[in-house]
This record gives sequence, structure tokens and C-alpha cells, in this order.
Amino acid sequence: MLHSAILEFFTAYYEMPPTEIQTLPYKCSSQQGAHSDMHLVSSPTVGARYSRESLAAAWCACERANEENRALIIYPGSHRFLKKPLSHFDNNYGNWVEDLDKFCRSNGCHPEVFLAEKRNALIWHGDLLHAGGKTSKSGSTRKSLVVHYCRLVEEAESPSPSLKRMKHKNDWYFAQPAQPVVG
Ligand SMILES: O=C(O)CCC(=O)C(=O)O
Repeated sequence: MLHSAILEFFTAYYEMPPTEIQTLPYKCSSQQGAHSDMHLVSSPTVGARYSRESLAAAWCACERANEENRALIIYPGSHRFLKKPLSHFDNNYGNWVEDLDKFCRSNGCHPEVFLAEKRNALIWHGDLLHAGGKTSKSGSTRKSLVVHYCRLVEEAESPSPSLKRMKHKNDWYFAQPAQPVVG
């Protein structure tokens, strides 16, 4: 999550150090329908107090991903389309993802399987449509780590009192401070 290659990319992209606001480890494909993180991610570490337009993610392959273990599905170029929010569908997640998939396809933006080798990382724009593959019947693992980053002013603290802003070299994340060992 704090790999120098990824942080250097985000520091250049944001023109300031990135703040890491959410980390999601996956053992298998999420099998989630096509969605945009920008419309969804409200991390408890920062709540709504971040520049949502700046949201981006690094998807890191912890093992090879292909059709057999339900690789990630991406819709290249989909971040350029203005999308309807989930609220437009009365927060019906199933209807929202179905509509997003149809909308992108009808605009010539088709899903692609993202084939990855262990240690590959894919950085996606927060509004890029993506999904967890679900076509294969295989129950095999597809371990990955998804880390969300954003542009957040240095003074912004977490709304959660237990989480403190931590510094790693020139970059930021939120975590519980280490407790002193008693006894
Ligand atoms: O890896 C996957 O299956 C999908 C992950 C995903 O959609 C997400 O974390 O937003």
C-alpha cells in the first residue's frame, strides 16, 4: 500500500503527497457487478471529507489472475463518461450496476479481462468501471489488495477518534496508534 513506485506516481498525479484511505484485501474475486468507486467509497477513516474527484485505486495482484480464477474486469475509458449515481436507482445496487454495464457498452466501451501476474499493479481512476469476474466455475483463490488513495489536505484529521494521521516518508495514511505494551 505504501510501495514507492505507487506513491511516486500519486505524488506526481496529485502534485502533493497522496493519502491512503482504505485497504481491501481479497482472497477471491469479489464477483461484484460493474461499479465506479468514486460513487461508492466513503471510507470510515475520512468520511465524506475528501476530494471525491481525486479518488483512485491501486489493484495489486498477490497471485496470477486469469479467467480461471475470475480475474478483474475493467472497462477501459469508462472514467470519461458521466454516470448516474446509485441514488438515481433508489439505492438499488443490482439495478445500478446493470445500468452502468449497459450504458458503457452502448457507448462503445466494452469490458475486458485484466490478466495479471503476481506483483503486477493496476492503477485506476476512481470513476473507471470495474467488476470482479464471475464466469468461471472454479473455486480457486485470486488474492489481491485494493488500496484507495485521494488528495486530502494535510490538516484533515479522521472523524474516527481512534484513528490518527500517520506519516510514511512523504505520504499519509490513517491507523490506530500502537498501544504501549503493559505487563
Ligand atoms: O478484485 C475484485 O474482484 C474487485 C475489487 C473491486 O471492485 C473494488 O475493490 O472496488
